[in-house]
Amino acid sequence: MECWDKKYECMSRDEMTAVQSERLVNTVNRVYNNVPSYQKKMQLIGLEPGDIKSIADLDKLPFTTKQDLRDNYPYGLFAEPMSNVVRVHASSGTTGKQIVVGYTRKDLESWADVIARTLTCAGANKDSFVHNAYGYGFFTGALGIHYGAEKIGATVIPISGGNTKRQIQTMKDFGSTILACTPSYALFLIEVMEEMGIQKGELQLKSGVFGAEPWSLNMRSEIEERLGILAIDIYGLSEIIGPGVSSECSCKSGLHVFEDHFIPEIINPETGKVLPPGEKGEIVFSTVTKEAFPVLRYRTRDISALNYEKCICGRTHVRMNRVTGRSDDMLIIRGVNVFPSQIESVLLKFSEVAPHYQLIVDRVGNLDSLEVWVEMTPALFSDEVKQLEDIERRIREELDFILGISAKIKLVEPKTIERSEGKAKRVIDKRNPV
Ligand code: DLL
Repeated sequence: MECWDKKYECMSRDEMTAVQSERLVNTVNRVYNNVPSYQKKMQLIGLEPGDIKSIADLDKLPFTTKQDLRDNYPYGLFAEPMSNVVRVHASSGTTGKQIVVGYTRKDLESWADVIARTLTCAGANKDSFVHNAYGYGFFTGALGIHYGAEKIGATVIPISGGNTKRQIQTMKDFGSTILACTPSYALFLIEVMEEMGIQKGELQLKSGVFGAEPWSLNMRSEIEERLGILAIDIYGLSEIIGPGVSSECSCKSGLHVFEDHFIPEIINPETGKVLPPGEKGEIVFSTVTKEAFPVLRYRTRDISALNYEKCICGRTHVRMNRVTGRSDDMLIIRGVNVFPSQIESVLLKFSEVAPHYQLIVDRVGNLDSLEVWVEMTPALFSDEVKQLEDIERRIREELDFILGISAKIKLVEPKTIERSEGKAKRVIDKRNPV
């Protein structure tokens, strides 16, 4: 299977450790000398840059959190003067201020490089047409994919999100071969395409790179079947670089972390202790090549696990599990931990409902309540009440079995749940209004 950069993507573990160690030592020195906040945090625990000699010393470093980014808004954690920064991106936090990240020219080159690796994982080459329906702007999705696609010499179709009918017509007329968007938007595109009476065979699509939000394996099968493509999961976050932190290959068995740039660790989110390979916990990244905005031991809040076995694709980069939720978007309903993605997996087992849903969490008296709103398919919508009640009951029982809590199921008319062009808003939590 093709790799974009065989030297780094197929390196032996010993070689990788050497590369990472050298780069980590450099990064620690740079942040200590250039970023007062890192220097202060290290001094507070009596750590000198010289104490970090290799990646074996990584866990001596303090963590960086989203709060650190907010406290240093907007440019306080930049390690280069602004005259060397050629781009900023920003990500809207769920609470408080947005966070701002920056890139030097070299950072943009490394970013294009990791995206080139990602797109190559999806089978892209210079003959591909990359239909880039991630949103252009502050969001890292579109511009990240854009320059990586150009780097491999593919033709970029910079359509951005929205105007869904025009997306379909453009895919058809321009011969798009690779679709890049959020998985929820892919589902919406499929729906509109079917409404327009366009068959998947009329498009040239071969694969898609979907990410920026959690999605289930059932959702993947749905996209793959209805578009007739290979759908791969791509992961990243603005704080680390944007998309291009890790990507599945066509084996679809974990996402290869581009670890010559970003060193992953898994920690217990409660104790902060590093967990051994295979164990599930919060994934933490240290960037070791970034110039403008390096981060050391950044706590992502995303739940994953690491697998160091060699992949059959030939890449040796460690694989992380698909991210099924964040430790902080985890809902606690009547004391039970619930991930929205678990509910999604249950809903997608039922062919009578469409993959569009919303979770309404509320508190009635002292008791938490969970309502699952899910759209009926047009076929079910025209059925009898008895039939609808039967489906509601079956979904409720299945959710009770999987989650261990009871939920109220509300079947809503087709097309009533708001469609997203970016990340879907799945949860409305009325208990803690932000
Ligand atoms: O979402 C970067 C990105 C753009 C990734 C396009 C992939 C494709 P942020 O807006 O900063 O950056 O959001 C980052 O989104 O911490 C995860 O919780 C979630 N996320 C990103 N990719 C995935 C994925 C971009 N493949 C946050 N699966 C991360 C699950 C994902 N969650």
